[in-house]
Parts: sequence; structure tokens; C-alpha cells
Amino acid sequence: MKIGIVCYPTFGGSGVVATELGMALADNGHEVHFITYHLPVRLDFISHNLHFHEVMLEEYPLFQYQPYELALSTRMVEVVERYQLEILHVHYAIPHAYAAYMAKQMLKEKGIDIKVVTTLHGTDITLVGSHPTYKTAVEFSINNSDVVTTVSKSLKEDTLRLFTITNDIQVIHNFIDENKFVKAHEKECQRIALAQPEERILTHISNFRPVKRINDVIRTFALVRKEIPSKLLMVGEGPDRRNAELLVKKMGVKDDVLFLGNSTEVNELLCYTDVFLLPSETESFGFAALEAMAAEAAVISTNTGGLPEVNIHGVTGFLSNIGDVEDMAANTLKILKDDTTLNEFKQRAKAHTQQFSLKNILPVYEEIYESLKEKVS
Ligand code: GMT
Repeated sequence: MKIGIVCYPTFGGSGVVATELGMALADNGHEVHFITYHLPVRLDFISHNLHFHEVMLEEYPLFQYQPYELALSTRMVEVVERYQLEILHVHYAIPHAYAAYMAKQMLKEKGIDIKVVTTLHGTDITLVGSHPTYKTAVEFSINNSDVVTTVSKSLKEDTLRLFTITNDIQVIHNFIDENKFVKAHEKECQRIALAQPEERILTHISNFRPVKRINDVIRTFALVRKEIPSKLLMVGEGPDRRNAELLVKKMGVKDDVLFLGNSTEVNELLCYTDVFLLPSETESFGFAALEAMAAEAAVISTNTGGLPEVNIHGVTGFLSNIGDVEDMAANTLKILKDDTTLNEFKQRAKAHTQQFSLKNILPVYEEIYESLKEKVS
């Protein structure tokens, strides 16, 4: 099929998931067109089935804010017409579902019936989407999509609780392409480059926004390091990085915390990891934790949102209440107490990712696209 994918092209989870989906669809023979404001960071042009269409913005002195939705819907119309796309799959409701609705109406005028699939990812519903500034438009665009999916059961419940939804919502969990993690593991993992043989490695990956509570990562690590020699890898960039660096100094753990910036090679960085820390305030799914588990890391997370669907308490890691760094540190120490226990957690984490395997999830999206062929809007 010919599918347009609209997403944020950044390091955030929704953009990464959308890009991985597009690449997997292209590998499976579909023609995939990314429509976004720059090349998605995870996109590698390995297939002639992958295309990229940049959304360009025009400066004009009157605009305090450039009207991105207008430019995006115009670009969607152009690409759908030119490449005869059958589906527009938009990831993250704001403003993508709204722009897709407008594109659909414009195409209808031209006699083209484009089908819109909207995947809700998390903050487009919880932190941002339900805010009165956006709520009416978000609700409208969810109710007027041809198909709506959420990345967890928890996010579906949040959507139904926060909005008046008249459309069906299908839960399709995020997925991972295990092959990418197998390949990373086959390469020799040069742990010694980052830590001494007796040290454990803890990792956190995010966009360092307040919702990720990265100070809790550092506080948890500081408690763990008192008991066990260890290093903390902080992967990502964002507004809370500076404060986190100050906290690391204040807590006297500066020499054992490495801030590595953004990375497109997370599977290779994760091969070093024993325990992945995700103490978020809210998390619709926790894709970063799933990637860590695929790389054989145990997970210490909060028990919020969709995290309990990914991280199973006492099996793949542990869940704690938001902000309870003592509990997170105590649980980390339970995992790290000896090699046997650590390896058991790692193996169970890896095994649990099988239910989020690309080979199971990709056909679900393909079935949705196929089913829409028959539907008349
Ligand atoms: O929270 C982020 O890191 C970014 C955000 C996004 O939309 O890019 O992530 C959301 O979507 C991810 C992919 O579906 C989920 O794994 C994250 O849990 C979700 N973030 C939140 O709900 C805070």
C-alpha cells in the first residue's frame, strides 16, 4: 500500500515509534512517505520504498507564530495527490490529527477519499492535549479520524476519561525490531570503555523534561552507588539537563555520571546496561524501557500510566510510587546483589519483549490499513 506517515522527527518516543513503523512497512514492500519538518532522526534510507517530504514554513512579519498546521495540511494534500497515497497515519494528535482532518476535507473536494489513522502517544492526551487551550480541537480530530489507536490500555482509559469520545479506540502496543538488538549484541560490547569490570552500569534515556523526573534518576543512583560500585549513563538532551548536572556535583557523584547527549545508536549504548531507570511522573507506555529490555536490561520504573504493561514487578524489574527514590534504590540493589539474580532479571526482561515484537504488531497495523480500503468515508 501507499502510506503517508506524519510525526515529530525528533528523539521523542512518538517520532521514534513512527519512524520504526515506517521503515518496517517499507521493508515489507509498502511505499512509505514521511511528511514532517525535517528528516526523522531514526530514518536510514536503506530502502527505495522510503520517501521524505519536508514541510516548509514561510516567514512573514505579521506572524508571531508560523502556522505549521496550514503548511502541514497543504503538504499532505500535495503528497497524497502526487503519489496517490491511500492512508495518512498520523502520530501524536497535536497538531497532526487536526491537520490530517483538514487535508482530508480538501482532498474530498478533489474527489479523493484519503483515510486517516491517528495514533495517540501520551502527552498529546495527558499533559498537553486535555488542556483547555487544545482540548476541543484534539477531541474533534480524534472523533473524526477513520481509525484511532493508543499505545497502551492505560492511554485508552485516559483518553476516554479526559475527552468525550464517540470513536472506537484500538490498543496497539509499541513494538521493537528484535533483530536490531541481536545485531548490537553480536558486536563486542566494550563495557570497559565506560566502567571498570567490577562496576554495574545504570542508564537513563529521555528528553530530560520535567515529566521524566531526572533528579530522581540521580538520587536513586547516588543511593545505589553508596552500596555498589557503579556508573550512570545519562543519554539525551533537554531543559532539565543543566539542573541535573548541578545535582550530580552537589551529591558528590560527578565522576561516576556520564552525560552522553542524544544518540541514534541507543541499542549499542544499551548493550552496556544492567539496570534502566525510568522514574517518570507519567508515561503512557515507556518505549525507552522496552528498548532497554530488548537489550537485556532490567527496569526500575514508577508504577504510573502504561509502565505496568511493559515492566512486570518482580519479573522484569520493579515498580515504585512516583518520587520514592529510596524504594527505587532498594529495588535496584535487589537486582544487582549478585550476578545470578541480575542475569535472571535480564533474561526475563528480554523474554517479556517478545510480546512486543515487530512480527506480531506490524500485521495489526497492516490489517487496519487494508480494512480501510473497503470503508467509504
Ligand atoms: O515522553 C517522551 O519521551 C516523548 C513522548 C512523545 O510523544 O514523543 O513519548 C510518548 O510516546 C512514547 C511512544 O509511544 C511513549 O513510549 C511515552 O511513554 C510517551 N510519553 C509520555 O507519556 C510522557
